[in-house]
Amino acid sequence: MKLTSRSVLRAALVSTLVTATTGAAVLMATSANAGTTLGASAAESGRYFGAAVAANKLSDSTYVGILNREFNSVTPENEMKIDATEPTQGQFTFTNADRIVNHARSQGMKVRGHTLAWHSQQPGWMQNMSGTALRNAMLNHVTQVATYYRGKIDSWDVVNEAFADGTTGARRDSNLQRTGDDWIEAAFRAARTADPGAKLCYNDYNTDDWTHAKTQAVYRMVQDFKTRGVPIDCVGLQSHFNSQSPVPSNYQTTLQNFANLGVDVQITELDIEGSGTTQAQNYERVVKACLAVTRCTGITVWGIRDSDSWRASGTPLLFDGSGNKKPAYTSVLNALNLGGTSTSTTTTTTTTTTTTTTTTPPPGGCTASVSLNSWNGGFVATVKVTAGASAINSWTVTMALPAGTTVTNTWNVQRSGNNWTNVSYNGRLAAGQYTEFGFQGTGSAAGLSPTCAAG
Ligand code: 9MR
Repeated sequence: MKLTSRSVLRAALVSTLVTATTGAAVLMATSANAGTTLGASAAESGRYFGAAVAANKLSDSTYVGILNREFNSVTPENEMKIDATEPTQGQFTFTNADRIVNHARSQGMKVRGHTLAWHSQQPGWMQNMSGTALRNAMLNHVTQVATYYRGKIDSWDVVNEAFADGTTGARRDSNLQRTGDDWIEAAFRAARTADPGAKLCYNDYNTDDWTHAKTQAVYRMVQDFKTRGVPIDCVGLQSHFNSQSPVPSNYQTTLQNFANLGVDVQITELDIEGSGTTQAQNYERVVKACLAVTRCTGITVWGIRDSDSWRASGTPLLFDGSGNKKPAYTSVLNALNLGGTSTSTTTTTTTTTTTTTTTTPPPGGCTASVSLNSWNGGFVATVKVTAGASAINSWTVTMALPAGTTVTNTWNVQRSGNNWTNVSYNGRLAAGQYTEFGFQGTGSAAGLSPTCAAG
């Protein structure tokens, strides 16, 4: 992710303003820095703004024109699904997925891989399998596809839609589920081995309302994976909204609570049925919720024009059928630029989060700040390491824990006593770029005061 010096300046201004908030000052600080496209504006805060893309539309010049102008991430809408990539067992076809990946890479866009293991869109041969044979076929599929795309995928939806709707919080029944509850973690382990550099996500729908049983069930699975060291880096909230399934008032709480487990959160398939001001306000609420959560790292809309949508009649996207920007587009862009009129309701998290803000990083150095989610007897700490005005190759954060505190689990870091050092994949940071590591513990982590040294 390339951050401009303008972004660093904006980050500094925004973090200063968080402590001395005046609405007028926020507008003054940001209006001069407003980006003019979704991708550029999202990048100002280190995020991506992506779209689901169909390979057969890459010859449509209006479509590609909008894609290249506005978006800096893509998700193949259908081309990486199991039926597309392994139509016959053991014979892999990447032609259409490659068209999207090659296009994205030629434009400097990220690619979200979607999806390696799913109960739906299985090829006929897989639908007819069960037991050990199916488990092995699924693991082979994960391994082959993730290996083929190793190094080219920012985030993989390793497992998609594995929980049931309704009030039970149970797993969805499927041939994969019937191979045993551990099929999800087995898929994640295979994906990590095949492509250690990709972020590995669990992706689902109807997981936006914090109070829903399905949301709680996914939360408990991710918490369990983090506790046991199952490799998971992110949770994808598909976020398909309409009047039956509106943007919940506690949406930001849901994003924050997942993030507090030590995973990134990504809004992966956003679309909101409707039109005009109401639709624009709903989009604004979603974008503002993401921007308010440090670990909400990007937003993908599920298509470009309304006519490209899987539910085109609901006109759920940011561009109309002719490719014109809709009011929802403008509200998203304004929200990304932290400008415009706020129509969102502020939501509060159900957990306690305190953040220590930092000063502007010095040239060549780095700074660190901690945000803490504590409960009686335990905590999850997330440490943000930000490079100064020059790139750095490595970092070490020095931070003493209070006496009596025990760390039970760490991620994205190597710890030696009070020294917390980068791992292989997160030491190099461009000027102004940040990375995060975390740890879970028992006792208290109040009053941490990290310092950062760069190499
Ligand atoms: O948008 C996709 C549509 O073109 C396909 O026909 C459909 C088939 O399952 O999948 C749609 O995408 C889905 C995504 O893969 C998973 N979450 C729900 C999406 C909308 O149905």
